[in-house]
Amino acid sequence: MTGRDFTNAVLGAGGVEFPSMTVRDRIEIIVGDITGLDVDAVVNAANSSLLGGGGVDGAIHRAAGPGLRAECRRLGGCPTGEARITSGHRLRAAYIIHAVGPVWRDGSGNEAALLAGCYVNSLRLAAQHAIGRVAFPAISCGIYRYPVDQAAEIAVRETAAFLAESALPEKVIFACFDERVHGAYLAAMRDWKPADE
Ligand code: AR6
Repeated sequence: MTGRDFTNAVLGAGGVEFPSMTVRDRIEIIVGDITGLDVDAVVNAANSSLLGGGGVDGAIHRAAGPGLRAECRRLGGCPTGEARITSGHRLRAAYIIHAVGPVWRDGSGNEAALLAGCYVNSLRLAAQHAIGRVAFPAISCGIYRYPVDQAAEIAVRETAAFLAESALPEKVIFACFDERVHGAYLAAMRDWKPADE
């Protein structure tokens, strides 16, 4: 911790400027099921139809109930690397942000940029909707077979860069479903360096 991260300084009551939390303080890495988290928004690792599937997508649709599928159907799909927002339906979270990650092939198909797009576009939607706490799963790291270490590095890098420029979302939680993914995120966070260092 450098103690000199004032990039998110805000004007407090009475117009006094005070530094908010550092970017590192605003990122939390946990092991757990994303569907039950007490956050304002959960991100879904969707497919471009947005109509549900297996993995975390299936779990979110099951927990949110049939109203989610009906709302998703009205969105008419989403290209890879982009994101769309719906209400949270029966989840505790008020919103669900549906991001479509790339299928991993060999890395030469623009996979890294598309995965980075998922994070940036999801965070942009969160900021636009004044979302305070948002939780991400490891997008593309399951059925889409993205190498977890590389995906975790992208997730941390893109999220940290976004938070350095934006007061919202206040907090990003990486919800890791197993210890392997958890370890990859902890390593990525440990190795991350702010751009000015
Ligand atoms: N909470 C948190 N993480 C979870 C949960 C959960 N409840 N369930 C699984 N994960 P995946 P993808 C983890 O396969 O690779 C669907 O069919 C999982 O262990 O859900 O982006 C979609 O419709 C892994 O680390 O998503 C698409 O067709 C991570 O979430 C396709 O799968 C992502 O795994 C998307 O594949």
